[in-house]
Amino acid sequence: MTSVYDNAVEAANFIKTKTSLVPEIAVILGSGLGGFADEIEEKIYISYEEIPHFKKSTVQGHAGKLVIGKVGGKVVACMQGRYHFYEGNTMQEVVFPIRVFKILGVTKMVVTNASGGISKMLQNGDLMIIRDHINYMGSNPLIGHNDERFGPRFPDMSEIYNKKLSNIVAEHMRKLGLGVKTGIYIAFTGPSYETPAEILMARQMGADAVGMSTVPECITANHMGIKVVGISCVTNMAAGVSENRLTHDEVCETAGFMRETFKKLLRNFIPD
Ligand code: 6GU
Repeated sequence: MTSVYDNAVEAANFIKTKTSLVPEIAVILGSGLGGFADEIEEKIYISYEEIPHFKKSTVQGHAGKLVIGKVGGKVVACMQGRYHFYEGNTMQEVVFPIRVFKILGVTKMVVTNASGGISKMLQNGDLMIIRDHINYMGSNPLIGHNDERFGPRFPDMSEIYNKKLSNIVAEHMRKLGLGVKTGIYIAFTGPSYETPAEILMARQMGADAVGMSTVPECITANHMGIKVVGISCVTNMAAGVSENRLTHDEVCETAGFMRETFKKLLRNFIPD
């Protein structure tokens, strides 16, 4: 039987036949934030379905492509669209690309998402640097056989979101005239949005923003020693925080407004 490690090596070898660039930084683009790929120079696109052991991505607003190229001299591997747990993917399938990035030589990861604001300190259109997370998905991507070539059985998670990298992002946000907010991201499985009672619970647990992604990828990156920085785009307020009903269209619309700001931020800080 082949292992996840062997599969990841096979996927990495396939990617290496498509480009001689060796990525140092992985970037995961969330709902509606895929436009950043336009900023990448000397880029090549690889559809997920071409890559061995990658699954097809289905959700609206996600192109399902790996984009490899340069941003200010740094080689990046950018996921335009990610795998969600709510699509019926297993946790292992959700995080498989992160395993492949490690094999390719990635040492840092920028993860982005669209989220609902829980904290009263947040509003629509804010960017929140993820300081820490709460895994409320009822599962963990590291469940099952542990391959020591990736990392230890019981990895420490006391600083998933690298402080130094987060400070660099904060500096760039200030330079662009954006308010700097940091907070705790909580992940529910989705696909239903939360009830007002669930959001109240999440607030009492210390969460500032809520979403359906990011946590599995960041646990896995940390397992392998990849340094992570997380940026959450608050596209709407969570249930009960505002009177408005939640729609995926609103999420995509707000993310669309933030497209240019977001692109500029990533373009500025990645070379740093
Ligand atoms: Cl309110 N909840 C979840 N789980 N994900 C979201 C969201 C809310 N808003 C954007 N993404």
